[in-house]
Amino acid sequence: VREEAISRSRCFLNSAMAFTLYTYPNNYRAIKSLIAAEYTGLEIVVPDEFKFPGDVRSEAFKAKSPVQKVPVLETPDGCLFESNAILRHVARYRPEANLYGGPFYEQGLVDQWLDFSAFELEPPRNVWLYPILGYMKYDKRAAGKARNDVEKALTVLEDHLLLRTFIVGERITLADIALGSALIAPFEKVFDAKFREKFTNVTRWFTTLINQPEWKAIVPSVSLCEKEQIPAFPKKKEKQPKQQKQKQQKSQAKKADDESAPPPKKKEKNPLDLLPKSEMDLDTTKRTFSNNPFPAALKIFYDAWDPEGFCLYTSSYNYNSENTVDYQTSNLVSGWLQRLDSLRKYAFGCVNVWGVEDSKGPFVINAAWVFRGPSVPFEFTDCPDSEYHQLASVDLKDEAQKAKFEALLGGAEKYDGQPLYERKQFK
Ligand SMILES: N[C@@H](CCC(=O)N[C@@H](CS)C(=O)NCC(=O)O)C(=O)O
Repeated sequence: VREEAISRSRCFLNSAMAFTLYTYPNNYRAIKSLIAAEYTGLEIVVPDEFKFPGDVRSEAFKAKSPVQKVPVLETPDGCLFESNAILRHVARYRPEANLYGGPFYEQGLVDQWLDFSAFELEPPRNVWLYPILGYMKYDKRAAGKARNDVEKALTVLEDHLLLRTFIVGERITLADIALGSALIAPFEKVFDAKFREKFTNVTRWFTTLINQPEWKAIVPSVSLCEKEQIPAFPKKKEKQPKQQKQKQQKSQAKKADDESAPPPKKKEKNPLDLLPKSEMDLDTTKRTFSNNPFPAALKIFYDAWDPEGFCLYTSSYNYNSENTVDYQTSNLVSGWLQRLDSLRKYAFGCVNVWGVEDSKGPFVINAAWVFRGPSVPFEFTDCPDSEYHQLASVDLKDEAQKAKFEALLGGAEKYDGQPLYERKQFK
């Protein structure tokens, strides 16, 4: 019936009506519409010459989509953004193909599963996969939570598919297409055999989908994952930071202790809490410092400065050339500072992002730090992000070092010819 419907409705198509879908290859948000188009017989062209992300930022593309994200569907009547709007549009173009479900209630169910895919499955799917695909920096805690959330969503699907072949009704609908497309990359990259054992119904349903000719036309082969992929990490320094090594030795010692089952030891005090009291009260200094503009803030700092109880450092990010998107660079810094939470008691500082807003950068991240104690606190080096920042101690008697420290602490509006994009105080 569907075949007939399509060939009937194809009579209305002519080549002038071909739609254009702007995307990059293998974007699941575009793949779902291309698969749907196979069912509805809608001709969609994906232009090879469109380059992501470069062309997305062009004025010409902005005229197609103010959001400046892909996919965007260009129709003879105008453009559409938001991948599910595009998907629904493709389905509505040939309602006879029944991709939106048959009865009225079924249509509600299709919408329900489209939203489930967009809001329950895809966000954690992306946080898990993007660091593997190199689109996002890896964050252990976020990745762990994402994996749990994906499993939760899959459990819902697993139960739902126990006695069903497809998500809604007796045939493929947009619900299968959206969920199945979002799951192609996870099935290829992270859902290994052991993982799939927990989700046999989902795996059976997914395998049915990818073997349909309409799916094969767009995604000719999908190889189920053999070994879960993990993100590639930026090269680490050969030498481990001294304090990290100490921590490792401590934890190894602890393990040995655990194995011989000694009585549990009392939690050791942080050595920084045992230092002689400093004239410079960290809380008061950081509060008054951050409530005042430069140069008054700098004077507040120097009036309070205690070289016996504190030390000064500057830091610069090792991978600035990768900072090609302003807000992503800003997110990188925010994530780092959040994860430095335990350092707040022992430090304050100022982190700068330099570069022209909306440009491709590269954006430069550097910072000035005031640390409690004679050297970099354990709380700083213990944070995995800190490994990507090169530290240099600051000697205030050295004029060049002093000038750089003051500039990064908030004194400069330009650095190496680059304007200030953002400055975040760590307090
Ligand atoms: N809600 C949107 C999300 C679109 C989206 O995030 N697209 C990404 C690529 S998959 C993008 O174009 N990003 C470009 C950017 O963030 O600059 C949809 O479903 O279409």
